[in-house]
Amino acid sequence: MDVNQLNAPFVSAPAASGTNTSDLATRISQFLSEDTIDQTRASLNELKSLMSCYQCAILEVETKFRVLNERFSATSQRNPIEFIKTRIKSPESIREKINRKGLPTSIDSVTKLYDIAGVRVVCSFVDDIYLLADCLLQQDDIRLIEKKDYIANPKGNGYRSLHLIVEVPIFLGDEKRFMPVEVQLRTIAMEFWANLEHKLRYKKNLPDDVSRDITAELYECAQMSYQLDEKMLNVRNVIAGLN
Ligand code: 0O2
Repeated sequence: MDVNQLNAPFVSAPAASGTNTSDLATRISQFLSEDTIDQTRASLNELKSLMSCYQCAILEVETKFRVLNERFSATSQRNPIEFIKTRIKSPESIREKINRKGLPTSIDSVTKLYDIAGVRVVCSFVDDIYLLADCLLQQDDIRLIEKKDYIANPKGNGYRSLHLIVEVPIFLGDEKRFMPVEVQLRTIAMEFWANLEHKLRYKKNLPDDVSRDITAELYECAQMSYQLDEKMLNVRNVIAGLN
């Protein structure tokens, strides 16, 4: 179904100002017809059900990480995870991405995006990131779709994180369904940097020279953050060696 159908009568409203009252009346009666209402209700239910599936997938992946953290804590007195954040992509962000990819505005297009469900795992140390990613990917119900290592290969602006797109099964009564989830793993320092950079990205209308300076400054901060990550890892290894 075309998501535009949901608001088509309202989208057409400005054009209606040039049309006569009987056209408008016809449109309103079409909009209020049983068929349209049923169709709209069915589409909304379909969308709601799909979003609930993404939410279930988030719960599955989040639980897997919490279980891993618990096991590391019990067996090696180590808590690799500082905290976990989850999110369902906002409708605005979904619409922007569908448009950017040149896809039609439909529920089918939503299912072609792999980052509707997102789980962010913030770790204490860089090696915890790879440890947790390996542990997740070894699980036999997890399918790896894509891996992007922005730690080994940072983005030009300095962004670092390990991104995984995985598919996880969810069980819906009589049906088993694989749902995609985007997992981002990063350290506290990487999270700190990314949050600030994300905020600044939405500050529009900055003069060019200010924008250039901020970009350069942020890049430098990203390098410093990574040096801090490396130093902290060294300190932890020295302490571990003393035990
Ligand atoms: P949100 O609000 O998290 O959903 P595309 O998504 O099409 O742009 P791709 O290849 O899917 O491209 O994206 P990629 O590179 O794997 O990154 C997707 C997500 O990673 C982004 O989601 C951000 O959360 C994060 N990310 C990637 N690059 C940067 C960056 O330079 N700075 C910051 N702060 N975050 C970044 P969304 O969709 O942008 O936003």
